Formats: sequence, C-alpha cells, structure tokens
Amino acid sequence: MTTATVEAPAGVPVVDIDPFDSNFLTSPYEDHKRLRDAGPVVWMPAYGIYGAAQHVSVHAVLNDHATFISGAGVGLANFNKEEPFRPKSLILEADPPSHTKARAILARILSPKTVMQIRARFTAEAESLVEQLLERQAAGETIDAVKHIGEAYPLKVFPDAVGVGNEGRENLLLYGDMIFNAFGPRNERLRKAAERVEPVTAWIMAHCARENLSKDGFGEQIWRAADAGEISPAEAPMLVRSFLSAGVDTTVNGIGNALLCLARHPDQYDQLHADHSLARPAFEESLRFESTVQTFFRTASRDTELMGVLIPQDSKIVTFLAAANRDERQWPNADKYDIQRRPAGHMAFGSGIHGCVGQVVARLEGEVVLTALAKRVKRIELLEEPKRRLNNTLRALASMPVRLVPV
Ligand code: 4MI
Repeated sequence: MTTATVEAPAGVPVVDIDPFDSNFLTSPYEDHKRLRDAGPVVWMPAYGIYGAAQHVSVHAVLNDHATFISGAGVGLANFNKEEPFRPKSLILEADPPSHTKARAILARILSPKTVMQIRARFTAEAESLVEQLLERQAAGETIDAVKHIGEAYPLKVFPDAVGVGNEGRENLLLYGDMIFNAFGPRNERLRKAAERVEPVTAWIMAHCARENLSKDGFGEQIWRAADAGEISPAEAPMLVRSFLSAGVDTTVNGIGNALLCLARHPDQYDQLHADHSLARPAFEESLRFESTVQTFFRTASRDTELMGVLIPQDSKIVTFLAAANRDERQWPNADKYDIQRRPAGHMAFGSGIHGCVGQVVARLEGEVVLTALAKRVKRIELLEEPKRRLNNTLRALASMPVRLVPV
C-alpha cells in the first residue's frame, strides 16, 4: 500500500525502496547499503518521507529532539493529521517537558540499582530454563530457540518483575506484534495483527490497573508515583502500559536474534563458550548486527536543514537504526559478526533523550541467558532454516529448531 503522491524535493537523492515490503523485511541489508550510499538524507517516494540510514545522520536526527519531535508519532503516521492507532504513549510519543517527567519516573524504576536487586532472580531463571530444556531435549523433544528460549525467558522474568500474574501472558506477544506493526503503514501486516486488537488491548489495560499488579513490582512503583502526586491517577495506567508495550517483544527478539547469530557463527559461539565474560559483549554485538527495532520515525517541528538537505516543517523522517549499525563509515568490517568488537555507540537502543529507558534490564536478560547457555552448551546447531515473523518495525523470528549440544 504505497501512496506515491508527494513530489520529490529538488536536490535530494531519491531512493525508490519500500522499507515495509516483505522482501525488504526478509533481507534488508543490501537495501540498507543502497540507502546509505545514496547520501546521509534521502527522499523515499514510496511514502513521501525523508530517510536517514548513515550512522552520522541517524545520530543527528535522534540528538536534535527539538527539531525532530516524537509527539507527532514515531511511526509513519503523522498524529497531527491522523488519529493515533491507540492513545499516545506518555513517554515514546511525547516531547519535553511532559516527556521529561515520565522519563524520570521510568528511569528511577529501571535504574542500575534495580538491576542489582533483580539480577540474582533473573540469573537463576536463565539457569533453570537451560537445565530444563536440556532435560526435555534428552527426553526426545525438539527445542525451538524462539519459542522455548527467546519467548519463554522474557515472558517469565519481565512480567514477574512488573508484577503481572501468569494468566494470559501470551497477550503480551500479540500486543507487541500489533504496536510494532502500527509504526509502519496500514498494510496487510498491520491489518492481520490488529484483527485481535480489542481483546488483547483489553487484557493489557486490565493489567495496568493497580489491583491487578503485585505489591512488589515495577507497576506498583508507577502507582506510588501517582500517590506522591508526580503524575495523575489517569496517567499511571498509561505508564504501566509502556512497560507492557516495550518490555517483551523487544527482548524476545533481541535474545532470538542473538541465538541465531551465535548458531550461524559457531566460531563466535566457541569463544563465548570458552570465556563466559563475553556474554555481555556478544549480546551487544548481536544488537548491532541484527537490530531488534529496525526503524523509528521523527517529525520536523519546523523548516530545517539536515546535512545539506532542506526538510520542511511537518515532514516525516525515518531513521534506519539497523542500517546505521551496519554503516561501514562507522564500523570496520560492518557486516562481520564479531563478539570481541565492543560496539559502543550502536543505535539499537536509539540515542538521545528517547534512548531506551529499559536498556539496563534488556542487557541483563541478554547477558544472563547467554551466560547460562555458554556454561551448559558447547554448540548450538540449527536443525532447520529458521522462519522469520515479518513485522513492520521488528526484526523478528517465528521459529528456530535447534539442538543444544550439552558439554
Ligand atoms: C522502543 S520500543 C517502545 C518504547 C515505548 C513504548 C512502546 C514501544 C511505549 O508504549 O511507551
């Protein structure tokens, strides 16, 4: 569903690629290179939008939050012109000063101190999951690294930490698929995901209510911020919704993508197996190499110039986070997966004031899962070609049958 009606602005490189097309989403990396090589800022006639795919231009957009705002939506839709898919997020789809207030509350809850408190539990869950999977495999079951690790682990530890009960947690995956599709165009992919929007949204919003959250979780801490008058009682469920929106499908696929990288690069897995302290840098390199959130948009709040290109007020610009993370101008051997790399400055968590507020928890999950595997598994063998789950925003997997070769 393309709407190529807006004329190309003069002097801007034109790239006629549809970044929400199935072929693009299946293998985006050659098209990412075309986008980068066309220039730091390009015009994409398929949607009448600007695009940034080089590391330098993605960084420039994300670090000028006054010019490139989030309040008009961080997907293709311009909320100043069309109705949002759901009530706007108080943090993702907001600008200062209201963003600053919401951000401070979430940052306090998801702090390094919190990570110190949850670390032992997250580690124990990762170890017991790997142990249990090795037993099931020994009993003849085939392990699916997407379902049994990538999905199972975050669906256990994160809702536990937020304070959500066990019943119906699969709604978190359905909701994630929906909202991340909704950042793209209203295509068939979004229509399919949104078929179940009503029951799934009802489940999510019910679990944002105080009485349905445990007394010791992140969700209750939001409600205490409302008690303290930092936010209104109407805002509290909306901030809990941000946990449930951003905290599951992202780490599910971050872990899934990392496992696929390690299965496809056995020499790299060997290094991790020999030195467990590589778990954290391996997860980081996986985020660079296969970035979970592939794209986010901004909207120009005024006429502006970006790296020599004039951008009129109200224009949408898509930042290709995943393309920035493979930019050969930034990364030597950008297309090489190398867990020794330490890719500081990657864009997988975004950059600037909207940079992922949950990244300390995401990194903890990645680290402890990879550590638990590295200890008990000497090789991850792919039994079949993994299947992708195409999503307008996420680099996502549907299944990955593997054999975990025990030590
Ligand atoms: C980066 S992913 C993401 C972040 C925030 C929200 C959803 C997705 C939200 O709803 O606040």
